[in-house]
Parts: sequence; structure tokens; C-alpha cells
Amino acid sequence: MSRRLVRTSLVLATLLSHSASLLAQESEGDTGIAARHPGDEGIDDDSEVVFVENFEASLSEILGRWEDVTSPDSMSLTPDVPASSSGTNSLLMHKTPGDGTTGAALYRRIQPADAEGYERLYARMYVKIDQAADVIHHFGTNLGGNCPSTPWPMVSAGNRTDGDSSFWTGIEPYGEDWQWDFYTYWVEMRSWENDDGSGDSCYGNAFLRDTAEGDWAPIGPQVRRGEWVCVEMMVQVNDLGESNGEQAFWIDGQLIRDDGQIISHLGPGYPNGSWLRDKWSPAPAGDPFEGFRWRTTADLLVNYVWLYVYTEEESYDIPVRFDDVVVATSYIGPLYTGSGGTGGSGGSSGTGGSSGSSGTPGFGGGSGGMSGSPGMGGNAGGRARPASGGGAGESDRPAPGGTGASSASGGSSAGGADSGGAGGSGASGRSGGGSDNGGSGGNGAGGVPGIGGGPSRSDGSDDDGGCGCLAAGSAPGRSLPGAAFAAALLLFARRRRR
Ligand SMILES: [Ca+2]
Repeated sequence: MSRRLVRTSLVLATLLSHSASLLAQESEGDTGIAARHPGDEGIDDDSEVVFVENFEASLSEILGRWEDVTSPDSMSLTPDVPASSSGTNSLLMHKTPGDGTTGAALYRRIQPADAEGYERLYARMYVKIDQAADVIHHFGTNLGGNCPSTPWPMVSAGNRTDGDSSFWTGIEPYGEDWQWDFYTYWVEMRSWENDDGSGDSCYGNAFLRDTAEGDWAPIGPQVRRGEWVCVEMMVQVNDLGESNGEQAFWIDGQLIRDDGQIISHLGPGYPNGSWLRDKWSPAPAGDPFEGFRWRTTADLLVNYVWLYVYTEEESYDIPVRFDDVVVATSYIGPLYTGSGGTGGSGGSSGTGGSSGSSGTPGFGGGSGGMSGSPGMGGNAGGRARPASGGGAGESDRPAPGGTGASSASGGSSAGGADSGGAGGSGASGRSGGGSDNGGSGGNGAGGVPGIGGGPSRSDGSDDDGGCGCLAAGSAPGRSLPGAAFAAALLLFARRRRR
């Protein structure tokens, strides 16, 4: 081989490895479909949107839009809606003690006129789990596919799927852990029975776990109860014969990061990590994720959405509200309002640095701080200084509800580490969050629709302290060791039960 050829090959190899990482890019913040439709007004007319459910009709009319309804008596409309929602009602699914149900569900197929389903689908919904809710055994939003398509959920817990007939995956709060993670069934899923994942008995695989078994602590973002949270997920089927399928989830428009890599978007070659039994643990020093082989036939596509709450405990009381559900062929993002300032503010790692100092009024509004996984970055003490955030106050049109300050205390969720991120409030409260070392932080006050996402989005990706704040500053943190251990024990027990 000539020297030139060798060099060319090296360049090609480098390009290929770079292109693999480029493929891993996904949109975040206010850069999706929702940013084109403030308050989701008119989003159902968007060419990339395939289904919308905002619960703005009579209950019977709403239920008629779904093909399979479980426990309709547990459902009612309530006037509690997400900030920025243009509607006036949400749907309450309320499993009450002794009601004889295992929860409630809405399921329907999502199919284009000329195919069994879609190769890539995104589903975004707002969910508000009551602060006092008992643990939820399983939960959707759930996307998946059946071949042929079925008008009801056709899932078989405990078994690997058949690549010719189905796959299903959800974003779940993982019961006692109250931390978001995937719960995924596909043809190459791992069993809990053996270290190498072999075995016949399989329950939904999880992907945001710490490495050691026995201390398999969840590292996903804390489930903030008692407030509206934007959950979005994506599934991309594989090409036939390949295992290049993907899946991802966002909380409040942010992918989840840990140790400098995105861990809530998995596909061929990313992120790095390792398998142990039926849990994937991301770690930069690990091996690249192999990608998903969701299917072995071309006719198996993503073709349903399923919202549900499931428990096996009769005595449990689980009120969960849903609203502003959108299913689309590209990234949707959180509800957007083009008016008003959003507190940028930010983040602050480490020292709680100043972050978000500016936030230019009129811009941004977007989500910021995606760096570091929420809560992991800054020191526990690090607090974003509320005043410094490009907060609502700087905007000439303060957003409804916004007060950047409110979150000044930073969400200190269970684990402390949080980062302040005051987030903002304001228009798109979910945003906020600065990121880098105290640095650029803030995104500014909102304002101009479509320009979401401030610079902090990119700046912060590698820093060690980024905080990726979620709205309201309640950036999730890692569990304290003691709590994590307890959670792991519970998880282990539950795994056996499943
Ligand atoms: Ca609504």
C-alpha cells in the first residue's frame, strides 16, 4: 500500500469515526417543532406532526380519539395545565386505592396512509405526577411497533421480542427510584439471569445505571413530582440486517449527560459503557454501544403511542396528569412561548459561579445548559445567583410566571449536587441553565420565537461542572450514596419480581 493510500485511509477512518459521532447529534431545547408554534397553537397542522392530543374537548370525544382505553372511569379532565400551554384542561389518570384497577391507559396506532408505521418517531408529552403518588410500577409514554399493527397494546412482559413482530420502549420513573430511565424490549435485549445477559427471562432493559451490580444506582434525572415535566422520546428503527437503531429521551428539552457524554441517546457506537446482565451503564472508558436491532423485517416499524400508569398494588393512590401530547417525525421540544423573558441564568458549576450573567434580552429563551448531567456538576453549594441570570427582569416583556429568582435555590434534588440553575421561569421556564464553569451561562430572556437556545448549549458540553439546569432550577442530582444503595436494593428486589 502506498504511503498516500495509507494516509488517505487514515483520513477516511478518522472521518468515519467523526461521522459516527455526528450521527449521534440530536436537537435539544427550543429548536424543534414546538418553537414554530408557541403554546402549541396550530402544531397539529405542522407537516412533521402526525398526532396531537391536548385534551381540549369533552372527555368522551377525547377517549374516542384513542383506540384502546383502559379504566376510563379513572380519567377526568382537570384545569391544571403546564405553563405556556394554550389549553385549559389536562387529563388526570387517577388510580385510587381499592378501585379494582391496575391503572389506566390510552393507546392508539400512529400510521401513515401508505405504510405500517414510521422509521423514526418522536413523542412529547407533559406529565405531572402527584407529589404524594405511590410508586408507579410501569409508565408510558411508550412507543413501539407491532407487525401487523394492533389496535391495543400487544406486549409480553418477561420475554424478548420477536424481531418479526414487535418492540416496545418507554420512559419510566422507575418506582422507588423516582429517576427517569428507559424500559426497553427488543430482539437483542439482555436477560437478568446471567452476567453476560444470556437467559430466557427478560424484563425491560435499563440504560442509565451505575456500573456495579448491587450498587446499580440509577443515574437518570430525578422525577420531579408535583410539577409539570416535559418528557420526549424518540425511536429510530434499524436498517435490515444492521443494529443501527436508536432511541433517546429528553426531560424538559434536554438530553441527559454524564461524565461528558450524552447518555439518554443510544445508537450505533454511542455512548460508551458496558452491559452487566440487563443493565447498560454508560462510562466514557467503556465500549461503544452496539446500537439497536429493533426488527428483522421491513414491515416492523414504529406504529403506536401508549400513555399509561400501571401498578399491581391495589392500595396505591397514583394521580398523574397528562397534557400536550405531540407525536412527530422530528424533534418537538417543550412548549414554547415567544413572549417574555426567560430567565436564563444559569448554571454554575463548581463555585456556583456567576453564570448566566447576561442573557441577552430578546434572545435565547432557550434551554441552555446541557452540559454535564443535571445535578452532577457543580458542588452542592454551588448556586446560581438568581439576579445574574438573564432573568425575566431584563426582558422588556416579562413572561408570565417567570421569576428567575424562584429557582435560585437551585433544585436540590436528592442528591445534592445540583447546580443551581435558576432556570428560569419565564416564558420557557424549562430552560435556563447555563453551563460551563460558571461561565457563559445564561440564555437570555426570551423573546424572539425561534431563537431559542443560547450559546450555553454548546459551550457547556464538555465542561465538568455544567449543570444543565432544568426549569425551575430543580436540577436533579445524583442520589446520595446511602439513598442510592437503598434504591439499588429495591431495584434488585423489583427486578426479581418483574
Ligand atoms: Ca390541554
